[in-house]
Amino acid sequence: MSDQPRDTIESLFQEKRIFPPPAGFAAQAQIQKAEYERLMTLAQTDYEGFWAEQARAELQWVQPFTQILNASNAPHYQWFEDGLLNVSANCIDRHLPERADQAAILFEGEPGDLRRITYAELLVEVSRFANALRSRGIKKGDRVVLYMPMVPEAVIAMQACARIGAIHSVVFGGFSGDSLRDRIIDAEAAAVVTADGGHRGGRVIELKAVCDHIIDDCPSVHTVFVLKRTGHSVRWNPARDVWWHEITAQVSADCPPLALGAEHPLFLLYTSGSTGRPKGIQHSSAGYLLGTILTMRWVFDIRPGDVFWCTADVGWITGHSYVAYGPLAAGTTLLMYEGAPMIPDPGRYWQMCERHKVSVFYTAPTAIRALKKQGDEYPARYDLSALRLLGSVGEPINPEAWMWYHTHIGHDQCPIVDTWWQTETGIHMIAPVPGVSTLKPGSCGRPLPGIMADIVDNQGHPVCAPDQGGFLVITRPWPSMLRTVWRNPQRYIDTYWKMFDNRYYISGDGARRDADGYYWVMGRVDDVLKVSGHRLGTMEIESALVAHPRVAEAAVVGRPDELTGEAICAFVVARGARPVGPDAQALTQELRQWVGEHIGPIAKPATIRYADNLPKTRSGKIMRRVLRAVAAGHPVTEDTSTLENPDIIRQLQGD
Ligand code: 7RM
Repeated sequence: MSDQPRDTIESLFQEKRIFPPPAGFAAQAQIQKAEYERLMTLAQTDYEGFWAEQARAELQWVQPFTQILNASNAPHYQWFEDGLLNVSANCIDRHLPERADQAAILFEGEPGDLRRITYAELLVEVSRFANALRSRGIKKGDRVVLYMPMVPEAVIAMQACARIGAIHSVVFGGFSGDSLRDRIIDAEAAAVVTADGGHRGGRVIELKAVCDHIIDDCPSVHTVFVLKRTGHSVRWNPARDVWWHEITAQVSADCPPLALGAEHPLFLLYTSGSTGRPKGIQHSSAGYLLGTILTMRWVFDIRPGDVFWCTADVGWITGHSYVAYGPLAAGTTLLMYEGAPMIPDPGRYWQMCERHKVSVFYTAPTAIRALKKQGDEYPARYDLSALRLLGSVGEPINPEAWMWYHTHIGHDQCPIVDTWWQTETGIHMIAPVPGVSTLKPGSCGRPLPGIMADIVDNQGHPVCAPDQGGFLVITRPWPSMLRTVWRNPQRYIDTYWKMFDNRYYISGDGARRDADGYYWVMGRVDDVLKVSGHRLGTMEIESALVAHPRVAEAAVVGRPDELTGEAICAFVVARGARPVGPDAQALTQELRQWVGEHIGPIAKPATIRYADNLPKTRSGKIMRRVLRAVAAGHPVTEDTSTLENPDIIRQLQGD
């Protein structure tokens, strides 16, 4: 039992199914085997040359760069720093006139309203709003906070900021007034862009009203731009509030893009970690955009005629890189949806895939598990034959959820790209290249060309043996990495670099690498369990539970135990009604035995509790910290207002 090396995470579970690229897909793929190998070799042999080649080929520069990587102030790295460009020109103007009449954005509101915005129209809309910002004195370097529903104007406002060099900071529309206030104050924003409201879950979310509540606490804000979306009446302060439709009608439709330095901050995006206040993750212009374009092609295999749908809200990094920037930079057609997946019924996503002939679909495991729980009949009702590629992001995808996605959505024809990355990394880091990579359900595959990942123990030594878990780190700077934490460079170093003396970027995730070099993310290192001296990741036990036919979702945490150090406590959402009484007892016996058989006796949960749902962040990640407190019988001290479903905690504690 103690022959395991210290400081690594044990892996007890091996997934054996493999899926080579379908021949038809591979033959037409944007990146084929020879090109993939050329890229991998070039990145290995001439790292900076590789990135320079990509940056010259993929970006339109106003002034070409002569410096590639500047590491003189490491780990505050700079890329292409003497080059000048404009991100919005790279996303829109460069496609004109060739793509003038091609749809840039297809939009569907939750009530069912449809819009189609061409590249030519997008240029006009973005230019008008950029001029509207300027007419209220917003200039290069000013911060603009967006608090918007998922409508095209959210993307238009982001692009408009990029056009004039204003730094946007999008706050997810589901966040509370307190969260909005903290972020506005930290960024010292000069303006806020919001809407009267948006449609979500069959209700109107009153964004302007939330804003009104806190805006007097934010002295830096002189203007609030208000989009009319729902049409309900709102409070009005004529000194500060301006209607989007009124001010954009008063300005010119022509706004030349400003030439900006490659390192000019494109945006801040606040993320909450396990401790402390949210951090303003700061991204660059050129390096960030370069990564989004490359991954659109490498991972999403984007080609002419595609309709690309990423279901993430623009309030998350996924909605930045794969809604607002990447798809436009790649010149594709992107679909945006305002509302919730279950409105009016759990077939909404599949109905939309049919209606808009979506070819590449990208969503999160939490959505896949939720839709799987609703039954196979919903996707079966729709023609999903336009789909050719599926993607997953946000959490490890349990192999059983992967198989359902592959069978019932992809009809065994579509590769699934499981993309591992973070707000801080800006773009996909470890992901399949779908025309080349053989897929293994539950693994995100190998690092992309130019991304140097590794797994190290807590001394920072590489863990070389296959299947030994450790810290997932990135060993060389890459162009789309975060640049710093806004106005807090020390926190940037302390959080991401200090533990291994600034040698590696520390992701905070635990992972293992198998004998084929495939990475298996095991969960956040903060969530690792220690049972009888064994360090176990949460992912494998959860996946074993989810593989049982009666389990829809599962989360596993440790609870202090005198005998074993920590005892495993599982929270389970069953398919159908919540098990109670003798049924619950019998299911618990069955699941304990199931986990014992699938992983090993050490991983058997000591207790299993049943719930209607699990506490999740607004972006759908399970909050294991909250569950740890519940499992230990401690009061929940977390700020539960940031949870998607705060009520669920009472049910969990009630048992
Ligand atoms: C894109 C995003 C980052 C954290 C990350 C992981 C987890 C994301 C995957 C994943 C396993 C994946 N940014 N994570 N994608 N774990 N497989 N494909 O989600 O900043 O919000 O979260 O999400 O723990 O560190 S994020």
